[in-house]
Amino acid sequence: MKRILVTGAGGQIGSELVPYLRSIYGESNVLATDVKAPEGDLAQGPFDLLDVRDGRRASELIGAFKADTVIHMAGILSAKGEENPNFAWDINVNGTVAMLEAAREHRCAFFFPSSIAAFGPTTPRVNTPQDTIQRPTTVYGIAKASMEMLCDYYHLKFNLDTRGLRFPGLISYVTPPGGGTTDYAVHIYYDAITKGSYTSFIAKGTYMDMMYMPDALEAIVQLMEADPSKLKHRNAFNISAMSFDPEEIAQSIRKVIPDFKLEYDVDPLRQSIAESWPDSLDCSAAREEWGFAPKYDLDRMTVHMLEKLKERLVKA
Ligand code: AKB
Repeated sequence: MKRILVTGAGGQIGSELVPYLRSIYGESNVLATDVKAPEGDLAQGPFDLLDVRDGRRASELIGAFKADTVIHMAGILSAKGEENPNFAWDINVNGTVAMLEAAREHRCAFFFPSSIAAFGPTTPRVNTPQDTIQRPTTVYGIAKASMEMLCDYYHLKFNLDTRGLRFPGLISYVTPPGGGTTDYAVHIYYDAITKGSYTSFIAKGTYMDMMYMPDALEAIVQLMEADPSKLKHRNAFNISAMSFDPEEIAQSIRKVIPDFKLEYDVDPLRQSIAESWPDSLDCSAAREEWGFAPKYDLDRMTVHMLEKLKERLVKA
């Protein structure tokens, strides 16, 4: 049975990943860590405070827990990163280096969450290949591209079992994201339920890759369980389940809430970030090397999101 330490456990992915991992590997085998004290499900099992830049503490926690796997989710998202690039670099690069070193010391497998942000405006935009020009232009994306390469370096140089995914925008009804460019595709569902309308900060016609959280959680476990002899790539695999613009997600919502209205008040920062990212990724390497197969398309996700959010928001 794996013994897993998760960083950033209180974040958008971490807060769902920890209960998911505990349901597979057992509650006592998953140590959640975060800079903030735990809330909700996280408080149910093992938890420790950890600032990911503190490599010594990370190493102590890994050693004491006898972890064999580190899933490093802590990080600052794209739009927030542009507001304070030095801080974003510190957390996203120095924090990852500290966690990689701690993993190396204890010979842990290491998961790194990269992003569509690791690509840039000179990347082929449509059906973006697995291996291609990257040249990102946000501090978040530069950190992601650099850490993809550093994780590969730790594998080649130190034979550390590093693996990673390039996440698209992730949509979930549990913990809202904070400071990302793809966040509009989550907010739109909340406002559809509470107001019947949404004002998008991303312009009509702007396509980005997206995926529903249950598919993202499954992809992490599938990749970490994959037979290493089948992996030609490691850091990081393109994954996506859908690509849409604000009009298409609004159309999907209208199939459930016919009067839903979409308006625009475009945010120049987040729009320029979105325009520097691909429209749609080629995920064939993930499919071929470890069987990536997401279950949710846009309409299926919309029905599930709206049903779950309604239960939560209308009760509240
Ligand atoms: C963001 O928008 O910053 C993230 C991402 C695509 O990495 N959701």
